[in-house]
Amino acid sequence: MATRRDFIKITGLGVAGLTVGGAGAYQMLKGASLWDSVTLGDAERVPTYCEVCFWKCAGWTYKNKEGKIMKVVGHEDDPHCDGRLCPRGTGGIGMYYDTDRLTTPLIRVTENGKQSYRKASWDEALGLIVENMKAIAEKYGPESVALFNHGSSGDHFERLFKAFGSGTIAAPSYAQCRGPREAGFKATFGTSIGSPEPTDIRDTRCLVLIGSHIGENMHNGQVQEMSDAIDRGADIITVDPRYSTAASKSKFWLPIKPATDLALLLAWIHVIIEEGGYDKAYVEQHTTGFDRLKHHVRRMTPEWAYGITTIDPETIRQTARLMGSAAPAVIVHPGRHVTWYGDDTQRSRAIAILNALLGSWGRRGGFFLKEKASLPNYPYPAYPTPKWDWKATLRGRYPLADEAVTNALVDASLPGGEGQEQMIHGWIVTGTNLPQSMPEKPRLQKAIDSLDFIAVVDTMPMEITGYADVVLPECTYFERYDDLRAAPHREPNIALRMPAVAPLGESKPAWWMCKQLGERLGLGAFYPYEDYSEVLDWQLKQVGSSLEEMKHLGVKRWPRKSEDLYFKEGEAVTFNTPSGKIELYSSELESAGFDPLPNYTAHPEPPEGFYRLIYGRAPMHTFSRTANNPNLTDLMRENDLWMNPKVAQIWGIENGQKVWLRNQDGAFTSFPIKVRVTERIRWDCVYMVHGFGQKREALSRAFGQGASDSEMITTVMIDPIMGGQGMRGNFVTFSIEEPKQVQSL
Ligand SMILES: Nc1nc2c(c(=O)[nH]1)N[C@H]1C(S)=C(S)[C@@H](COP(=O)(O)OP(=O)(O)OC[C@H]3O[C@@H](n4cnc5c(=O)[nH]c(N)nc54)[C@H](O)[C@@H]3O)O[C@H]1N2
Ligand SMILES: Nc1nc2c(c(=O)[nH]1)N[C@H]1C(S)=C(S)[C@@H](COP(=O)(O)OP(=O)(O)OC[C@H]3O[C@@H](n4cnc5c(=O)[nH]c(N)nc54)[C@H](O)[C@@H]3O)O[C@H]1N2
Ligand code: SF4
Ligand SMILES: [Mo]
Repeated sequence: MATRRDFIKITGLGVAGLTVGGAGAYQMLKGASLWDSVTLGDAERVPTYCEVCFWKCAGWTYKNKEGKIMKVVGHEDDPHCDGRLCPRGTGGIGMYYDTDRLTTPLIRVTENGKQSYRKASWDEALGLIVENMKAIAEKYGPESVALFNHGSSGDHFERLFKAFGSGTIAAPSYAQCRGPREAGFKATFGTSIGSPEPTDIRDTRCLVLIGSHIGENMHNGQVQEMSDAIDRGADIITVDPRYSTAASKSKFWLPIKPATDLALLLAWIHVIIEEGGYDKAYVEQHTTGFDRLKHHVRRMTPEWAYGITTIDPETIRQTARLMGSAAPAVIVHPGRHVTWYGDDTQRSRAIAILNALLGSWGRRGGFFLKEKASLPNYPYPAYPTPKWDWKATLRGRYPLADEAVTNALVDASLPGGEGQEQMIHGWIVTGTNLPQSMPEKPRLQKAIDSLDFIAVVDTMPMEITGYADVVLPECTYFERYDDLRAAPHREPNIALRMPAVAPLGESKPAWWMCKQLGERLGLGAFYPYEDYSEVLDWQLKQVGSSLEEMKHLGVKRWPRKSEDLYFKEGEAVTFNTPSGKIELYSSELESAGFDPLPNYTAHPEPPEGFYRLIYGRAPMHTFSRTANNPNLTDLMRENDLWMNPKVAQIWGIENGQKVWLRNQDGAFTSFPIKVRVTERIRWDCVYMVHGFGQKREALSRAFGQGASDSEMITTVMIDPIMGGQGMRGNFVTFSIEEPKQVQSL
């Protein structure tokens, strides 16, 4: 079906119009390893923090005498990275040298009925965005322009939106990622987890990973602490239908039947309570609802859970005892990407309850009490109060959503959705590749087609840019200032990102785009500076530092101001819950009409001949954002499909053979995927790494490499508590022949 906004593949223009740097730049990058043997005395280094994922490790960008970027290394004093970047961070310079980068603004044009993009000047592109923002604001109010963001550029656009009068702002890192655990932990401890997670892995004696594959999930500080903990004799328990890297380092690997984790968690709670393995003094002093919890789980025995999870009762008992004996230096990890089956807040609640019983919250080797450097805000004028914001898009749903729900913004962009009027009429999207990160692509497509206007800000011609009316090219993190990183950790700390080189081509930093847009929108009072470095210098001076000092330091740490890193023995603690206690029985969930204690519910099973599609990370890639990175594609070019030998035998599929996937709704993958026949996965599911199967031809290395899990996620299970989109209820089967009718978008 022809849609109003054709997805533009940028072919001709992709090659001729978007190429920068040329082969020379890439060749130089390839030679970067030679640099390792050269003394760094000659080199200049400038501080940065990494944008390849959201762990934001601080580092140093090294330049040679000609001023070319040669390498980036971890900052020795940074608690996020402890002096070492992960493979993605090290390869991050590939983002700068990628010859497929966007380097000029683009505007969608229709000629002879065919849509394409043409190069535009900044003046024209910004003018068109301002014209559309004003038109929508006049007709419907500024609230009807929504921002989808992720990463550092999003902070600049968020301030622009607030100045403009819109609080309709959302990121996929909530409803497609960590939202349920934030809601589950908040309902229990009164505090959400946040990023980086305050897990005291360094000092733990037992780490329990439930569908969290640290090691492939390369969140740097956690991976390093986990490996140190293993060296010191800590035990790892990994619950995963797949033998992950973490599983290979574990004392126990529990190859659980997917979608049944809540039963295992409840059985663990049962054993820990019945056998008295919980921390009695802690539970007595800090929690409420213990008796009700005890009563609730009395029949949830390991034998009961065995029938659901396929994990044998003795293993459930042994692992529960192992946790109990390590307590309180035990972490039942909250995970991060936890939008799986639609009852994810309840699963996260069970994880939180287990930690509470083991007394790990606020204890050494459990969860530490984090602290963040407080940086005063630059003295902007007061923001206007919007008439409505993202909360209105929930339309009475998802009462425990603490952050904006991307899918609710998509709903509110549809005409007449659920008998409601269309609330949102324009989008600006920055730093998020929505067609890959949001499931239910046809719905997304429909919402985009219903908009008056959509602008996309990106560094690369990623899939989302093909839906834009205007594309703005951002320069990479090596070429710009952004906000100071001030994330909570064991000690308050900040990190500076500054440009190592000038932006390539006509690309620009987000702060510059926002200042330009702001001034054209009549919001010049919010932009009283010429360069963003002035804002940073002002902020730094308020805390006794300066931009000059930070250019030399890169990272600055302060001693903690507040209480100890852990609770003191017997210390009275007030938790930010309705009762002031850790709520094993959640009064907040009860008053919102949800189960105050978690229950196991069965989820749909694969139909005959289908297998549950599960997905995850590879250490050398971040989602789709690195799929075209020349350094990282050298390490891994495409994903593969993990398949149990029994399944391969039934289908007569050989190791290395390519297959197309079809899901329960009849959608096919656009490209085939190579099968990896392995005992390391259960027979009832197949696994692939997210972020591959790119459809933009302008991505010369990534185009058509591997398959996209997102194309197979057409059914979602929505968490009624916070709106998260559970994505693991999709089932696939295999097609050896290329499908004639490709139904994917
Ligand atoms: N099917 C499926 N969906 C998922 C997941 C999954 O595993 N499978 N994971 C979920 C999770 S955990 C998350 S957090 C989300 C992540 O979702 P996204 O944040 O959408 O993920 P990325 O693929 O990193 O998209 C980032 C986009 O930002 C662009 N970009 C990179 N650097 C810059 C920059 O400096 N400036 C600008 N303006 N743009 C930049 C990239 O080119 C890319 O287009 O996806 C979720 N969705
Ligand atoms: N290298 C790299 N690291 C990253 C990222 C990246 O893109 N690349 N992204 C970062 C981001 S934003 C996030 S949110 C995190 C996500 O990382 P995590 O939160 O660690 O994990 P997921 O990607 O959700 O989980 C994938 C694991 O869950 C298992 N699994 C699937 N279904 C089930 C099930 O029903 N039960 C159980 N117990 N396990 C199951 C899979 O086999 C796989 O091992 O990674 C972060 N780190
Ligand atoms: S974990 Fe790796 S990719 Fe993420 S910020 Fe750190 S170095 Fe960069
Ligand atoms: Mo995430």
